Amino acid sequence: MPDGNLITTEEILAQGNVMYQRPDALSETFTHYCPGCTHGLIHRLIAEAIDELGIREKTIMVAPVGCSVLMYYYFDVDAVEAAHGRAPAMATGLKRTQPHKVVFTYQGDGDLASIGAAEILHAANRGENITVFFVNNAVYGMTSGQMAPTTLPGMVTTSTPHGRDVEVHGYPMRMAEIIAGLPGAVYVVRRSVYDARTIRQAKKAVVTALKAQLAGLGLSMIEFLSNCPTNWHMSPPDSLTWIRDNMVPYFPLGDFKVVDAVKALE
Ligand SMILES: Cc1ncc(C[n+]2csc(CCOP(=O)(O)OP(=O)(O)O)c2C)c(N)n1
Repeated sequence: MPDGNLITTEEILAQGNVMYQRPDALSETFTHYCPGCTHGLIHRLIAEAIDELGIREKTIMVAPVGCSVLMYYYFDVDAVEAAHGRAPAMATGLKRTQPHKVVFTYQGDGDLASIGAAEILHAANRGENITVFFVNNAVYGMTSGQMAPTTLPGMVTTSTPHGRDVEVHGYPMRMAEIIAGLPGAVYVVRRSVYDARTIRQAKKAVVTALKAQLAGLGLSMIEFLSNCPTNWHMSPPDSLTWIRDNMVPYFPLGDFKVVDAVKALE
């Protein structure tokens, strides 16, 4: 304020011209994420969708191990913490015992595609009626940027100082394509959050994925191509451009499976 006085949230709301505010499904707190990390942005998209669908009181989140391990502090929904990679197994138990709840997992690429590869494959194959938000930043972020299953060929990480060599380390795994091939998955798409257009598309997909669960159709999963400015050693803007120019060519954005019953919800 020009006179140095602070204005409270209540005063802004009283003015009635609010353009932007925190979704109810997010807590009023700071996050520990690095500057420019898109975990916070993806949290917001999920929270907005929860608000819009009016499901905050019946949502249970399964938090992963990884940079988003503390996400239960950032959401104002019920939450449990899974062991590394085991979120889909935990979500299975929660949803089967409380089918009226909305259950989602939130997992990094180390969590979902490496240590938890078995859990996500079997949950999708069984057609568990849960929603999976898969954040692919191509590295193990929390533990200082080691190679993940999704690290790109030639990409330098702390465990591949000369770049990922596919002859030695294998190829990056395209998880959305793999999961889409399983019969119990009903909605599997890949989105990103590197500019306004992709963020809008990602938000729309989050709503559809949760609607698929509300309709009882089976497993829905969104893979988000995400960034890690800290471990990629880039500025936040450069890391977003890097997603577009380097990740998207290997991990194409798009819809890999949308069954007819989900199309009817879009
Ligand atoms: C059973 C087990 N193995 C290994 C670890 C160490 N660990 C913690 S986070 C992590 C990688 C997380 O990477 P990712 O899932 O890609 O998420 P990000 O941190 O990049 O968001 C690992 C290997 C652990 N906590 N538990």
